[in-house]
Amino acid sequence: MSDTEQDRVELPSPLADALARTERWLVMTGSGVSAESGVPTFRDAQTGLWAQYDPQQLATPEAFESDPETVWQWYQWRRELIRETSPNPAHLALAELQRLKQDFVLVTQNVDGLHQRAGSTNVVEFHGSIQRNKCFLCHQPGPESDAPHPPDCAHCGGLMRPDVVWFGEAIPGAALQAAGHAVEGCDVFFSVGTSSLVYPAAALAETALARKATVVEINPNSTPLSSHADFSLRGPAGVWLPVIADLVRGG
Ligand code: BV8
Ligand code: ZN
Repeated sequence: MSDTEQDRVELPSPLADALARTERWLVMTGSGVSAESGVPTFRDAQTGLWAQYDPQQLATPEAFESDPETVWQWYQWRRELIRETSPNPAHLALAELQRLKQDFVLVTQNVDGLHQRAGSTNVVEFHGSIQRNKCFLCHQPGPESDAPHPPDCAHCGGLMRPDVVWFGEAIPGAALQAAGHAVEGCDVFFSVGTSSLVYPAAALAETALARKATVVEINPNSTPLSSHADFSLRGPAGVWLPVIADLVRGG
């Protein structure tokens, strides 16, 4: 991201005032925040081998039950791709904002672990993490593995799967509770890099709007949230979030 891009954007002054004045922030991110790291977004056309699969079909327990090899290999391909990426200025700005604000909660729909690699802590992993494995049957955690086939569970002999939340699966209770608590108390709610299509994650913005928190969307494209948000900042997260971090730092 070149400086000129950052120089070209300017926060609306009412938003700049609100961001400087408030201390209780909730930021919800989607795969768009990792786009500038080179991680394809969830609904982007999948490249190469996976072009013929629909991620929404692959990220389901049914897909794993009927074809564990293909689903496992899809995640191995994504793990390899994520290993070769690094956090981008959007991730780094969020890690800094967590240090600058008194009550800052980061909820992510992403499973790539890039927020943690950028220095964010206590990240609420709403959809789990691709970095961990668990047993499909007994849910016991299992070791990382670069095996081309899903390893067997040491406890019950079931198959290992990535510790992510698939479509039709419940959000982990602790994550749901942490996000629910944070959205009830936030002054500012950011929706960054998400198409706002997946529930119940997308419901967090609706709760923030109902509570009259200041709702800010950062996305190069419009989404179902755009017309309802108080501020819709068109453009990449890697441009807007460093501008916001500069403002809060007093730069
Ligand atoms: C559940 C992990 C019930 C796996 C994922 C109402 C209520 C509850 C559920 C539902 C409901 N209606 C429908 C449902 C079912 C379903 C759902 O929401 N379906 C949708 C598609 C209609 N929800 C579920 O199944 C959820 N579970 O509800 O269970 C239940 C309850 C109790 C007991 C049992 C069951 C579970 C959903 C979780 C699915 N797992 N991921 C994996 O990753 O493999 S979801 C997947 O979508 C990813 O996590 C991703 O993060 C998430 C959201 O997608 P986005 O992140 O928004 O990505 P997308 O590509 O769509 O958009 C990218 C955006 O970035 C774009 O807008 C683009 O413009 C922008 N962008 C691009 N570049 C940039 C950028 N932005 C900023 N900067 C840039 N540079
Ligand atoms: Zn098991």
